[in-house]
Amino acid sequence: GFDYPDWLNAAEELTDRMVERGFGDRMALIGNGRRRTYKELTDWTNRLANALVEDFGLKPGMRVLIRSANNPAMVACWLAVTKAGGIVVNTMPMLRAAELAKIVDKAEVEMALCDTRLMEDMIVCAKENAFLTKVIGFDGTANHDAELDRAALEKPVQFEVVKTGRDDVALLGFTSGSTGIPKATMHFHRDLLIIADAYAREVLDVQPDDVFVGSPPLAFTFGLGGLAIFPLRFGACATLIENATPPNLIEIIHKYKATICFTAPTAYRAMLSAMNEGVDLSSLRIAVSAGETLPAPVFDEWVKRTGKPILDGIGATEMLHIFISNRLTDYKPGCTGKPLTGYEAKVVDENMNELPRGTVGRLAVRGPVGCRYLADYRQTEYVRDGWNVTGDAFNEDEEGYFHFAARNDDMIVSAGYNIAGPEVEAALLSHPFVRECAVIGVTDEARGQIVKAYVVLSEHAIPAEPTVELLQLHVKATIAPYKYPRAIEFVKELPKTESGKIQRFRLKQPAC
Ligand code: 3SK
Repeated sequence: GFDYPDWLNAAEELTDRMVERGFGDRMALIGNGRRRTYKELTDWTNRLANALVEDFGLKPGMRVLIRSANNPAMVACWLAVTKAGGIVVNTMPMLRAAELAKIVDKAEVEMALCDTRLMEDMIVCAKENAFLTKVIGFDGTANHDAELDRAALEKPVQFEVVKTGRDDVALLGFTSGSTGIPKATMHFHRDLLIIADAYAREVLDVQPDDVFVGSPPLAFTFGLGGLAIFPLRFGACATLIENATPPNLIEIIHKYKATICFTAPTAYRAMLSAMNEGVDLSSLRIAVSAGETLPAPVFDEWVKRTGKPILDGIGATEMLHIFISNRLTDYKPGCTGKPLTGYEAKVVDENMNELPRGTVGRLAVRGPVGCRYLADYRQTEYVRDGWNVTGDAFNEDEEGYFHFAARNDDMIVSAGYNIAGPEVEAALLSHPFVRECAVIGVTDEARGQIVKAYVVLSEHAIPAEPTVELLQLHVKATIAPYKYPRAIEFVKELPKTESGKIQRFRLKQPAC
């Protein structure tokens, strides 16, 4: 079970308690040219928490937005606010003032901690908003020379951590889903530990010698878990590098002798294209993929080049992290795996009836963490009869492995056939001319919808009619011919979220 004391502060567990448990001298955080032990991280976060409370008026329950790229200072701010009983709203560094404003309004954010390099849009947003009265700069570079850093320097390394209940809200995770309308998911202090004690313990078997790297933003709970909570929960080392995107990720893995990498399928694919003969990724114990389904050709090529599988899993911001995953000792290429211990999953129809094995339907899941939207009518759509009904279409095979079919919105119905867009994408991706692609359904008079593919070609392919025909033939030869894309458009890039998810809904809009 996941038993935690009634009074629980997740950030205290990840810092002060780790020192008490003898991890004080072990490496906790690397980034921006500095290495910090658990003792140093604990002292740093305590100084910051003192400054936030004494000099800037942070109170328990206050919602505090953090705006930064992935760097050690962002992790320290998140821990400090959590220690002081604040509710953190982590945001992506690329958001502009108007996007920040939606989050600030929805979460009623009163205080914002902002990397000074990203101040402009934060200030514009604050000027327009009545709740947000305090915008405090911190220095995300190695210099630590901004308002918050200077205030923290004066403060003691002891801080009386706020006595939060295990079911007090600690984090508001924002998700725009596939529609672009943001929702905030509330997560408790205990939830932040459960994801480590469920997924990271069972699937990653994290050891203190592990070194984590990866690309997902800390604002995406996939990144917060994989790059901060999981390493810190087990006395391992978190490496936070601002430009940890492919192809840099290869060098980063090599340089820091990383053992666990968190990123998305598109990044694994990009790493494969950039991988030359001399690349040494032998330190890597586990490559985790989530956020999008992992195409089988990428999995196969990775195994061929590194000798190790990529562990594909599915999570959701609503569920905080991954709840179905492959394991090192139990994986099947091209599938998402089995539910974690403590979680149950089933495939259901519109009326919540469980469907027979092999039938595609909606994925419903329940476990120790669940969805709680902040003030949102969509709560009753997501949680039904105690089950969290995700936006994904899956089927469960006879052996209990779950297979992704599509996001519910990505199922295409063409001339009466149900076609899962990602299956067509996987077929296209298995051709060397295709670097990236996204498949959608477009309206067609004769067939209702037809399959349309947006394709980013690899450098040696020519964007011309013969290539269209070649790719169509390739799909017909790979999967059932009726699924082939009747329309193919070549594009330079695909619209993506900052966490790397392809935004197919934007391709469906006529302007794109
Ligand atoms: O699969 C996802 O999209 C996801 C979302 C939130 C947290 C973790 C994951 C893997």
